[in-house]
Amino acid sequence: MAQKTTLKEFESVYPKLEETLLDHARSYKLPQAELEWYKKNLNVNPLGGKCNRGMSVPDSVSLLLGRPLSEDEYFQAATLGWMTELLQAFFLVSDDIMDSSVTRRGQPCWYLQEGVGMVAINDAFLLESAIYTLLKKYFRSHPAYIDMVELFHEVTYQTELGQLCDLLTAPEDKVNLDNFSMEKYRFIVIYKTAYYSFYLPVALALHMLNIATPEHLKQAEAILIPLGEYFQVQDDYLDNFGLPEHIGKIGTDIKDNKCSWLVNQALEIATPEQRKILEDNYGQKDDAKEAVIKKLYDDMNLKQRFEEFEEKSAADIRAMIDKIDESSGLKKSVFEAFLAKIYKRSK
Ligand code: DMA
Ligand code: MG
Ligand code: MG
Ligand code: MG
Repeated sequence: MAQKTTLKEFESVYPKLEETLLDHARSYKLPQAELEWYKKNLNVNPLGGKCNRGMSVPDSVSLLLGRPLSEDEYFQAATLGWMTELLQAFFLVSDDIMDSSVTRRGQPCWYLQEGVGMVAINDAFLLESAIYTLLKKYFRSHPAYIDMVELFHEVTYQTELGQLCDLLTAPEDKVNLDNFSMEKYRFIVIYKTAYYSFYLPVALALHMLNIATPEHLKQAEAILIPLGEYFQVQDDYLDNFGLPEHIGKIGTDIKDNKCSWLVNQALEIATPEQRKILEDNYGQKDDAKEAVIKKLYDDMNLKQRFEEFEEKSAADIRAMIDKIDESSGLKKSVFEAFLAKIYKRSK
């Protein structure tokens, strides 16, 4: 029987990884003040989240093996999990600057914290570099070492393409609702979210076990990408309908002119009058205009539309999971665990 990790157990691995990263910086004689800055970066940005992505690496490895992990296996899997959390921290620190966000995980965004400012850009780069320092230190002699390096590079690139499209579809100065479409939306969410949040942890688990055949990777991708799409629709829904004290962040999608699931749905069903309201109020840094859009979303019953989407999406994904042929070595439970974690999530 597999064994599920706990946040506490997963977090207990981090101090050793942090020490490895600090030692690496010390080996270059990084001056004390900068070493302390780096340490703070490593203590603030990768921590304080749900660690769903990170914990899913040891969980997936245990499910694939069908038994609890030895101490060494757990350490390896959790280390790979922490690398996904470092990647996530790198993306979030930059994303919050680009989205002009205010809070993250219940705290001011890193770039807004006392004395940080645009140093946050370099801090984001350092978080990315930390992945490869850890990968080299702990997986240099693993048969899949280069595959894992390439996987991180590719997934990073995919996420950056998604972020590019997210940002260019949301210019600050000119609102043009014709730029939005569900087709554009799908590209954005698959690339900016699904690959790094869902495909990456499972691909890492497969690589760790040396069973990342092209067939396994393809099958995993076929389910994990739709799962990631569903997850980002939830993120867009929660941006407007979630409680900031629950989701740890204040939504910015309306003011940021984002090609969000909600605005795309609104455009699909809007009357000419409602479209005019969208044109006059969407995508402007103005509280009153944002409130007009929020009211419009309520009037258009987007909450109910989301709930219908959620049910259909979960049912479709369940059907895909059911079709997995377990004799190939993949396990349905790996995917079921992901779906269970996000189905009807409120944060
Ligand atoms: C999430 O986009 C994508 C990345 C790569 C962080 P987002 O801006 O909707 O995320 P959030 O709502 O967490 O700021
Ligand atoms: Mg954001
Ligand atoms: Mg963003
Ligand atoms: Mg969001």
